[in-house]
Amino acid sequence: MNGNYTFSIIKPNAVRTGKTGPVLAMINEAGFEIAAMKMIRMSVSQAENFYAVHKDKPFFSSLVEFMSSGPIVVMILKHTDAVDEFRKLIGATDPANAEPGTIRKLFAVSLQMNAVHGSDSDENAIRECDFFFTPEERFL
Ligand code: 3AN
Repeated sequence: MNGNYTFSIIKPNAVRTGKTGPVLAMINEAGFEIAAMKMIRMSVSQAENFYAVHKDKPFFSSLVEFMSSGPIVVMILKHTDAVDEFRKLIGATDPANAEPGTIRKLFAVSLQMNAVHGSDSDENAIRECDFFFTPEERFL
């Protein structure tokens, strides 16, 4: 699935405030196909594993608490050059630096509650898709 797929999460703050539909509409309008999708709630230990790369960062425990605080929508998205194209659509990690019209500029409320996640490399996209989806749940 190299190159044409990325992994995304609509984060708890965005789901809680009714932004799932508007975010999905932007994803569709930008030409991404949804190849897998489900709504789940991460346990604390799942969130710790998912964000293990950040375990030494000062924001780790609050990130884990936030990401396990309520339902999220996880997705595999298909597009040419998917990782880079999706990072462009979502905008910078810090919404203060995100370009106008990006998902984070429109829907993020802070650096931590930045509405969506998008994989930052093909390698991480594969790891993240495998973290959440069985082969039977994928419609690649
Ligand atoms: P991105 O999601 O844009 O790849 P990462 O991987 O650097 O960003 O960070 C993962 C998540 O950790 C971000 N989406 C954000 O929710 C949170 N985060 C990153 N940096 C900070 C920070 N300085 N303070 C609080 N939360 C942060």
